This record gives sequence, C-alpha cells and structure tokens, in this order.
Amino acid sequence: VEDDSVVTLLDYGAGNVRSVRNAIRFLGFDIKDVQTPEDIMNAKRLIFPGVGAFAAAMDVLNKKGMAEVLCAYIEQDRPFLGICLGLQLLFESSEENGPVKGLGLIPGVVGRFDSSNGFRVPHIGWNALQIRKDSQILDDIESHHVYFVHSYRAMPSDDNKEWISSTCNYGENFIASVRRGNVHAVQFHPEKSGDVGLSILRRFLYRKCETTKKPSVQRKASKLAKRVIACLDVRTNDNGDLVVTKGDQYDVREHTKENEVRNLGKPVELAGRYYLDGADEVSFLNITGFRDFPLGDLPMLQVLRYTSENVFVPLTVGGGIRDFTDGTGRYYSSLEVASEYFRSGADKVSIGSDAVYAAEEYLKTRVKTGKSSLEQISRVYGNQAVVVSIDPRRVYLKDPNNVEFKAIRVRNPGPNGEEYVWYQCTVNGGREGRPIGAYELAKAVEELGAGEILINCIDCDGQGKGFDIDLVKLISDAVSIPVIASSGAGAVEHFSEVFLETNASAALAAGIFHRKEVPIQSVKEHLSKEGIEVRISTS
Ligand code: 1PR
Repeated sequence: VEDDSVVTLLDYGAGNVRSVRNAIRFLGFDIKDVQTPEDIMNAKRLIFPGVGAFAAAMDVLNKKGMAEVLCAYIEQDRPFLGICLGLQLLFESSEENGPVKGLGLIPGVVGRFDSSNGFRVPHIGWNALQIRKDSQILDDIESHHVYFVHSYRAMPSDDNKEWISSTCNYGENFIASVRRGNVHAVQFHPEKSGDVGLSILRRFLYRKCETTKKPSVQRKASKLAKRVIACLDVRTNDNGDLVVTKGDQYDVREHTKENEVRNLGKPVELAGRYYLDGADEVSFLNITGFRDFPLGDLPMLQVLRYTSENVFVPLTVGGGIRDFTDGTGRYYSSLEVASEYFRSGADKVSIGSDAVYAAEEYLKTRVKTGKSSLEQISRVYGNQAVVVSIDPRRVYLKDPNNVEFKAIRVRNPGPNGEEYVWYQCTVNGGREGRPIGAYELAKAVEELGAGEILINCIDCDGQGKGFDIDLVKLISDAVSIPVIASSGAGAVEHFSEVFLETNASAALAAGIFHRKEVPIQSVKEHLSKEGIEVRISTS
C-alpha cells in the first residue's frame, strides 16, 4: 500500500486529465497511474476522472479487468473520488449511445438533459449545489458555484436517496454528488472550479475539513451563473516572440511608422492574472493559425501546458483547428491538432474558418458527412468540447428582401440611414467575406455538433462601445446551445446590458482587461448588484 503523499489516478486514456493531474500536484501530492487491476487494490486513495463517452469507458474497464476490482474497492469503503463520468459510471446504466450497462453500484439510469424546457444543453458553467446531507468534502460549499460541463445526468429517486449528498438545479434537480462513507463522486469538475474546487480536492486528499473562505460579496449561489471570460488573442510579433495582442476591428498593428504588432503582454502571465482576478474561463486565440502550419506554433502548446499548471478554470484554445500538411509533407488531421491541444491542457477548442466551410457545404447538400473538423472533434471529445467562433461583419441594407440571408432591423441605422443589416461571416481573421450569414452559420454548426457559439463582431471589436446587442440576441435566440457574446465591451454596464437584453450565457472581453481599465472583479460586482447571478471567487 502506498505512502501518504501518493494519489492513485485511474486514467484509461480517453481524454484530457491533465487538469486533474495539475490540481493534485498543485496540492502537493505525487501521482501513481493505475496500470493493472492490482494498482487499484493497492491504492490509498483513488481518483477516477471519467472523460469521454460512457460506453467507451465501460469497455476499457471491462477489457482491462478493472470493472470488478473497482466495484470491490468501493464496496470495501476505501477512499474514492469519481469526477463527472466517474460519477455516472457508478450507476446501473446510461442512455448515452445506449442503453449501456454501468458498474451498477448505485440504483438509477443516467439520461440526457431535456432541452425542450428551454434550458440549453450541454449544461456548461458555474452552478450552485443544494447540499442534502453531511458530505464531508462539500461542507459549506453551498454558498459557492462549481463548474459543470455535461449533457447527461443521474436523477434522484427513492432507490438512490441514501447516496445523494447534493443536487443541482438545471430545469430539474439532478444528482450533483454522492457519498457513502469514504466513497465520493461529483458530477462537476473540482479541478476546474477555481479555489473552491481546489478546497474540495484538498478535503478529499487530506480527509479533514477546512473552512472555505466566504466570498467577498455576500451573495449565496442559487443557480447557473453568467460567465465572464477573458480572451487573449495571441500571435508572434515581428521579433518572433509570442505576445498577447489586441485589434481594432481585427487590425492588430500599431498605426506608427514601424507598424508593429500591438504587444499587451505575455500569454501565460496574463492568463494567470485573470484567473486570480476571477475570470470564469480563459480563451486563447492563435489569430494567425490560418497561416502555414498551426502546430508549427509549438509555443502555443507550451502556453497551454504552463497555464494549466496554475489556472484552475476552463481553458479554450482556437485558431488553426483544421487539416494541414506541414513543411516535411506530414499530414495532420484537425482531430490530431485538437488532440494535441487537449493533451496540453485545453478543455475546449474553438473553430473559426473551418466551421464556415463545413456549414456552407452542409447547407448546400444537407448531408452530414461526419468528415468536417467540427463533426470529428465533437464525435470523439463530445460537443461540449467544441466552440464555434463566428467573425461576422455588418452589411447594411435598405430592404431586408434584397438578400438571401437572415436580415434584421437594427437599433442604430447604418451610415446612409439603412435600417436593416445582415451579418456576413468571414474567414482568415476577417480577411475574406463568405456567402453565409451568422444566423445561418449558427444554426448549421449546432446541427453539426458544436457545443457552444462564440459570437464576435468585427465592427465592434476593440471599440469599447458595447456588444452588438442585435447580433447577440439574434444568435442566442436561434440556437439552444450556450452563446458567448464577444467584441466591444468598454464598461461594466455593457455586461449587464448584454445579459439583460439577450439570452447570452457568457460575455467575453479582451481590451478592457488587458489595458487594466476595468478589473474582472468590478464586472462581477456590478452584475451582482444588478441582480445577475455570477460566481464570486474567494481569492
Ligand atoms: O479561423 O479557426 O483559424 O480561428 C481564428 C480565430 O482567431 C477566430 O476565433 C478569430 O475570431 C480569431 N481572430 C483572427 N484574427 C483576429 C484578429 O483580431 N485579427 N481575433 C482574431 C478575434 C476577436 C475576439 C476579441 C473580442 C473582444 N478576436 O476574440 O477578443 O472581439 O475584444 P474587445 O473586448 O477588445 O472588443 P481559425
């Protein structure tokens, strides 16, 4: 049996468990990976961060002879923590591509969230827990938000009620955590739940209670919080250094004689600062990823590796997610590119140009080939791992019937008094307009498997005059997956405006945070004062 500083990790190789590893190490423990069923039996504490699909996970556990041993370990009341799928697998079966049989330790069937009640699926974001009984690792967590990302959930019933330690409400009350003796499992991701998540892990690892710091703003978490995301546009400057830059309507060069790329700081440093300031997520966009060889940009992978060592909220990376052939003639599929990013610490990838081509093709043929980057990555990693980033530009119209794309009346008329607009999608960082509107694109990519939409607006980018409310409303009403509003934030009021007037689930900003004009905490405090639920971090 292992010594006290070692945690045994059951990683069956189905996806990214880097964040769990990083969190365990951050808390001062070494990791022993399970190689054989005996390693499970010898564990002093076992963490099972389930990732990927239910059926694939059960298949591996059965083939490696681990399913039975795992059941025995849990039946013996040995210290166990299951995370996400690691909770779901304890139940009898799942409807995910099934029914598929689970470990059968807890009565109940894992089913899909019902999106017909108006709640967006996947359930992505920071939500509140209702503690049902003494949960040891969750004691006093009720006033905080924790991070969820999933489309399937287990439901409370009379048969499993003695297991349930907390529930969460998302259109219905589902099981957020279970506990029996030393056996714990959580549907949310403690390793992505900031300082609160780390304190949950710490309690499990040290097996003693500590008090979680109270949030600086006294407001109890009660429902899904609106997210505030910090975005870092990253590229190499003319000296070859990877820098965070920021455009004005996508133009990132200084208008000086030297015409250099605007440099607002170092990616890893800034991401770390935003985490401590309370960002709910951090996004990196490799804005020249459409050029040459995206994986040639190895610094981007390093940026993710270093960032994920100290940043315990979700990380998204975008730019250059597509098939390509490198200088030596080696072909990389978009799936391989995405896999590299996931392995390096990304939780989601964001696809821009390639999603536009895939949607155009799909709308022409109405056939899902399954071959686009979007479809492939979402099939393998789940749609919650795929964001589509849309870069539209306004095209003003006098008459909405003059265009085959969805046109809407806008609150601010165009330069010649035009009252209507259609939003033309672009590729290659806004350099090329395409024959497809943002509305048509959003609906198509949802059907192709996108789990979230990031809606930018070239006209508003870097202007600080507020989000394009008409556009964000159009897109967030068109789809039933979460929508992130982006481009134009210049003041705290712009965040409340976008949340009060549209159905956006999150708002992203770059310039105001980089230039330290508005701290993330002030945005949160303002939203909270306006009655909009947000996560208040305790750091
Ligand atoms: O096409 O899959 O390689 O992805 C390229 C990605 O890079 C896309 O997500 C695209 O949005 C992004 N991108 C490309 N060129 C630029 C550029 O600025 N020249 N940045 C660019 C897009 C937009 C936002 C920005 C917000 C908020 N940046 O992410 O951060 O507009 O800014 P603000 O708060 O300062 O107004 P592919």
